[in-house]
Parts: sequence; structure tokens; C-alpha cells
Amino acid sequence: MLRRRFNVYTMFMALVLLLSLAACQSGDVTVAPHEATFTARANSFSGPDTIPAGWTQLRLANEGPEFYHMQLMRLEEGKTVADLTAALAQNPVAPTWAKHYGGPNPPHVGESSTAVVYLEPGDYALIDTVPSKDGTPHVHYGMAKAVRVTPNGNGTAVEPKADAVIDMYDFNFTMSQPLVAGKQTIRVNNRGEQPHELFLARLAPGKTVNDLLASLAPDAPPEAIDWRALGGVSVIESGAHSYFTVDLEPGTYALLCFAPEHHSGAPHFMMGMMQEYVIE
Ligand SMILES: [Cu+2]
Repeated sequence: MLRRRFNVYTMFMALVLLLSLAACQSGDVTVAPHEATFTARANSFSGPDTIPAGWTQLRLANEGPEFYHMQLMRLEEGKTVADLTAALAQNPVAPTWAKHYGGPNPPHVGESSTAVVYLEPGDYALIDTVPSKDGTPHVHYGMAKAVRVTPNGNGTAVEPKADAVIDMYDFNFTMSQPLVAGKQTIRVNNRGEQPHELFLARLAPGKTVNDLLASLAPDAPPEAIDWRALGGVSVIESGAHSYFTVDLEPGTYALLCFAPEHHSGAPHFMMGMMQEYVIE
């Protein structure tokens, strides 16, 4: 009897060992991107100080009262987060020593959004250039954090698979195929010469992208925000690409780019990067 119990126990332990070995093995050949979560609250970011290099899924949880995004900027050696915020206070067009590496664009208040970006090792500034209620970008109210991207030893995080592609040009958006309802991963390519972003929102019935823009004016009443922020990818450099996953339902959507034009500083949506899109 004792012997039989021992055998059952041995077999059980062998099974546990086999299963854990299998789990270890699948851990070595990671297929998903790395993940890192940051939280935005009134005038602060919290999250990890270091992230491994490679394809990384960044999640932004909005626990603050306004709209926030994550904009990763890779800093040239010797430059600091303080140098960048000082430069942006002089000119909203980023200095050439800071390169845009994207991040999740604003989720709705109380919600979260994700974006998958490719990060090279180096020192980054995580900033939020979304304006606060008074029109001053959050980066000037303390939403700037140093993040170090460390060399990735195993290099196994792979790129996501896209269900649809949106191309960004100077100055419009084009789609590889009609977007459909349902959960999907969208690849966003910057095929323009300037840095671009994609912000996606679902409009209230009968409303237009102009109504959305009007609702962002400092004097607009809070109830003017009758649309839903659905994220997207913040600014990436010419030639770069990024991904985001979103669950779309039938309705009218707005696609917008707020990046400043290199010479005039005017937001790109004023130059054509604002588009409505209907999903049947
Ligand atoms: Cu743009």
C-alpha cells in the first residue's frame, strides 16, 4: 500500500517536473514583446526606471483627471531630461538630439491604452506633451521621467503581427484596407519626412472631428468631451513603425496628429492630419 502510494506520488512529481521544464523552455523562446506599465496621475508619471531593449509593449494607465499620453524621447549622450524640458519650453519642435520613439497615446480618463514600440538601448525621457486645461503641455508641470533602456541579453522579443496598417504622410493618413469592427492590432508606419503620431477617438453620434477639437479648447465646458479617447501611437520618427491594439465597434472615428510642423510649429491636424472614419 505504502509502495503504491509512493509510486503515485513519484509519478505526480515527475509530471510536475516535466510541466515546469516545458514552462521554462517556452520562457527561453519568448514570443511576446516585453511589457512595462506606467501610470499617469495629476502631473506625474510612475513606472519602471529601466526597460530592456527590443520590442516592448508599453501600457499607460490613466488615473488622473485629464488626458495623458506617453512620449518616449531617446536622448543623445550627455543630454538630460531637464535639458529636454528646457528646450521644449523654448520651442515645441523637439531638438535634433532627442528622437521620438513613440508610446501609447491617450486612453480615456480612468482607462488604459497600449502601444508596442521598438526601443534601442540608451537614455530616454518619458514626457507628456498633451496640454493641460490651461493649454500648457503636462511636460512643463512635471510629467517628465528618466527611463534607461538596457541592452537586451536574449533578444527574443518579437514584433507583433498586424491585422491592419495605417500609413502616416506629410500630411495625411492612409489605410491599407478598410478597418472593421472587433479587436485588432494596427501597425502604424511613418512614411513622411516629419515625425508623426496617430491619436484615435470614437466620436459621439452626429458629431465631427471639429467638435472634438473644439472640446479641447481651454474654455470648453467639460460636457463637450462626449467622445472616447482610444489611444494610438505617440510621435515616431520618419521611417519608424509601431503597433497598437484596439477594440473597435461600429461608429465614426477621428484620426489626428498633433505633432508640430517643423517650420511653423502648427499642429499637423491643421495641415490635413485630421480624418473621420466610419466603421459600419
Ligand atoms: Cu503628423
